[in-house]
Amino acid sequence: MKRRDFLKDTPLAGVGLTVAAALTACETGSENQIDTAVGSTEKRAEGPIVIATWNVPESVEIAGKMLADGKKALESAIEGVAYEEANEENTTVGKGGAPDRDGTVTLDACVMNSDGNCGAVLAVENITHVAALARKVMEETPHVMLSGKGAELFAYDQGFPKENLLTEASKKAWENWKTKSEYKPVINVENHDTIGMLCMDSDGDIAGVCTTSGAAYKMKGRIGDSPIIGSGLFIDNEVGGAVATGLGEEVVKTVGSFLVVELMRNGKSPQEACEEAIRRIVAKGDRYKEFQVGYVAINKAGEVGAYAIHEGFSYTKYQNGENTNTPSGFYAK
Ligand code: SD4
Repeated sequence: MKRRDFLKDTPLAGVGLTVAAALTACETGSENQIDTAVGSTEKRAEGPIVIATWNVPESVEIAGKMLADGKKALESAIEGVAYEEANEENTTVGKGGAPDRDGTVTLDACVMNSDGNCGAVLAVENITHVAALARKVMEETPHVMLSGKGAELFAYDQGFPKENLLTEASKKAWENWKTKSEYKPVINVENHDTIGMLCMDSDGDIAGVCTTSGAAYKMKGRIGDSPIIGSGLFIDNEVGGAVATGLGEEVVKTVGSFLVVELMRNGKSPQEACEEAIRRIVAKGDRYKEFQVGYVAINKAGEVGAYAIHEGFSYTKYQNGENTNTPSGFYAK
């Protein structure tokens, strides 16, 4: 069932109509018009571009080749991250992701397309391809987010297979962690690898995806920034897109990815915007010494930027058949 039909048949239909009426009123009335000055609209990128957090050459190449074949930005990004979601060696995304402190793997993901539509799934068990599932939430339901059991049941409904996400290796690592840790989830400089991917297609449209198993050994039910639109990911197709990785609690407190995109809207380059968003976090006090946050951003001109609190963050880019991994700049010396 398509989103529109589903909407017709639910109590939300009334809400949808009210919003639609209000929007029409806004579009036609001039009283409340908002100035939406857009940065960097003159230059346009040539050819498709993929950028992603961390070192994920296979993922960006899959997405880049799809874009080169004329595929749209969102489907390319979802296929790109699907590679790492299925990669059992990657302990921060999909199958093989580190479990929560009770030993259960729960995944978070969101997607946002160039029309400004989005979908997300939170704390999902037994489903590997949660970015694709987030897209289904966007396209097949009247909602933006589904969590836990509801998201899992919706996945089966949509034909996703039930899979055991806890591998022998991640189970062993969890058992080992239980014996020696203070039983507290930590995201420090080493312990993360969430994949955020931004694609610009050959029409110049931008879409993105963020997918993760979240903080290793988190409390049951804990959600970070990754499935939260505006925090882990934000796209404004007039301006650009941004994704975050690192300690989600700190990204949420500054609505990080939305902030980066809005800074670009106000004229900053992707690099300047990522740096300013990191400064907003470190300005809150010395706590930043204990955790990592990194941002990657792209604008409509195809310029990219990346910045982190600490050394060690990098991003991967695929453009014109070339695959590069580049260390980002960082704040803490
Ligand atoms: C979270 N931002 O759940 C994610 C973790 C992360 O690489 O980035 N891991 O807070």
